Amino acid sequence: MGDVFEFDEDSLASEFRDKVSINKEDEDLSTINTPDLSDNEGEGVQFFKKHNSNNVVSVGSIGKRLGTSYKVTLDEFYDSDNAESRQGSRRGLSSEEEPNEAGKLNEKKKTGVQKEAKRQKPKIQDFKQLKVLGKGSYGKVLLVRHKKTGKLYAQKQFRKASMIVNATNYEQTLTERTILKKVRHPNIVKLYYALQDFDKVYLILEYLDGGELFHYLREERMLSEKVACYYAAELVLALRHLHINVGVIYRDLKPENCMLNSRGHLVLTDFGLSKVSNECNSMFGTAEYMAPEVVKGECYDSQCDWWSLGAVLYDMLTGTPPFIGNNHKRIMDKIVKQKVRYPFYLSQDANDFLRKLLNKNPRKRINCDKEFDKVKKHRFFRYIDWDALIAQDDDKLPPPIVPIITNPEDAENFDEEFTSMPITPPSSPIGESLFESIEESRSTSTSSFIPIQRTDPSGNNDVKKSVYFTNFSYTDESVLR
Ligand code: ISQ
Repeated sequence: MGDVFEFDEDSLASEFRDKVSINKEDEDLSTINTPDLSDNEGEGVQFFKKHNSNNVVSVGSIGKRLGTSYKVTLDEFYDSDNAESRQGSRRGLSSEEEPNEAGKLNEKKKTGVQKEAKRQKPKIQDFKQLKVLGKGSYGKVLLVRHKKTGKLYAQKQFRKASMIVNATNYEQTLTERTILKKVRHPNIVKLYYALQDFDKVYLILEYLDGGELFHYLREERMLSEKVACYYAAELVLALRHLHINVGVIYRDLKPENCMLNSRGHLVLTDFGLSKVSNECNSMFGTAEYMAPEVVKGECYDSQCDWWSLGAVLYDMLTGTPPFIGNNHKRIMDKIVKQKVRYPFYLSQDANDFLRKLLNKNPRKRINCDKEFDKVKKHRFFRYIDWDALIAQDDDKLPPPIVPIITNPEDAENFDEEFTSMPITPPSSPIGESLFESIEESRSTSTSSFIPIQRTDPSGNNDVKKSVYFTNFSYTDESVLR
């Protein structure tokens, strides 16, 4: 890395106090402009770095940011605990770590507004919808801002109607909520709230403003071994955590589910297809990255995730997954029957590690849970300082791609096809009397959803039918503290 321009946000804030402007919409958030860093280019400065704050400012190459000044959000309402700090630049803590002294100090600084926001039961109307980030068969993912705290989240929403017609969707939503409630790991997306209104259920998730790893991969076509081994190593950590500490098989590993946070760390999202136990049924995900035993519908275990890691790593290193075809059937046939071809340009180390992962026999495939020491010592990972990776020590081991984030609200690392879509407002909250009658039904119901009726909020007398999912709502402890 060339010369680094480092700045401390606190001193920067005082230096540029005269430039402070108030954001009109959220008067409780102040913004300042950092100096135009392109001025420093002539002096040989190629990178910049920010210290000592939780605010979202990208860190990276100045060369790519010529002529841009950076908006720094000074929102003192941001929490300092483990998961929340990942929205900003503070180092992510491992699941075992306690908040440090700085965290405790910030805790004391919480304002009355913040405490008040936390006392109240969250509602979907507490979040302002800003942009569409993506769309799937389940519904949409939106960028939302908590109106009181100014925090940004990704809101994944599912239509109840489609969940009732399609029981699998319903099961997947509950699976995702149940699993994410249990997980605390810097490389796995954090669930803050699970909410519902009349016609939708919502997961309020950590906002990963770097976008999909897939986006960078397709832009570059393929990644160097040094870059790819960093993401493979972070995936090993995330999958091991799921297998060993949570007892979950991820099952749907693919580049689209690997996102980058603002610091460039890989974060796994989308737990709709994950499973808590060993499975013997077939599964419908993206065929390309699926293990042969899953494709065949045989009993499978967490070894299937190590095959998928091999397929994703193969994609990163060569530009395509190991087996491609015009349709699912062809791809699945190849996964089961065809030998993997390893291009000549792969290094001996990459070739060897891929072969260990892409073994069609799950019992002969490397087990990165049990053989972690062997994995860590494999020459493919020679660039990885595992202690620094686990501690997310970016000074010792900087992430290879640092996303460009001019303003996190712009969602500039997401496909314009989505971000330019119009936003449809959430439906109005259910009334108090309706809520009480639901609560009464809830106490007597043995079903996981209760049918409810409501007059059309537009004023006509039609009665709308919907459901209330019992035990769906959830607020993470980190936002209650
Ligand atoms: C977090 N941030 C952006 C997009 C997302 C999509 C799905 C799940 C989590 C996300």
